[in-house]
Amino acid sequence: MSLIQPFKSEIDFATGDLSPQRATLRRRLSDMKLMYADRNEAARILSEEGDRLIYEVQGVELPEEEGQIPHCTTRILPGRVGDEYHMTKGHYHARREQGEVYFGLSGRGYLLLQTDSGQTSEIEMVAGSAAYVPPYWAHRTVNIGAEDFVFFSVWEARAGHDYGTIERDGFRMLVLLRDGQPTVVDNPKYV
Ligand code: S6P
Ligand code: ZN
Repeated sequence: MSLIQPFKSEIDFATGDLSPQRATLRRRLSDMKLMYADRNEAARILSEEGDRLIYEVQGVELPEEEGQIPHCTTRILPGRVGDEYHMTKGHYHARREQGEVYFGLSGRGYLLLQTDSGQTSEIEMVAGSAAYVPPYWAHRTVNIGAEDFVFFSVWEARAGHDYGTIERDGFRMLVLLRDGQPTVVDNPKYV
């Protein structure tokens, strides 16, 4: 186990920016164009409007060892691809028995969750919401507002990330604009 010196980050709740600056991961539409229900619309945006930023993650890098507790911010920009709101890729933890905590910093979003065995849950999050992602639940976040949706996540370093299952099968629910409202619907293409 590495002996790490104690440290802190200052968080800008509106943007998720960390100070001092930490590693930043940016996901653009081209990184997830096959994940949106309307793939034709994703392709149209890419060719006519360019490769828009969907979300960014800023976090501390820690060794993937027992007892280390990585934490990061995620900022999802407002917008839709067709009727579907901007979202993260979503993942199971590679070690399914590891949970996580999400804390809303600004904006409005949904935390979508599902299990391998077919259970689903959706949690609306605003600034101040502390949501628990229990072990075994895949999780994806969606910006349902007009502003950035920003939240803070804390998990155990050995959890790891399984993106492949969601890339292959999709997520059981979609969040779509219906009658002027963000609405959670079953994904008709879920495998
Ligand atoms: C990590 C945690 C979050 C996400 C981040 C981006 O376990 O759940 O920090 O990594 O919100 O989502 P994704 O699905 O691209 O990792
Ligand atoms: Zn996670």
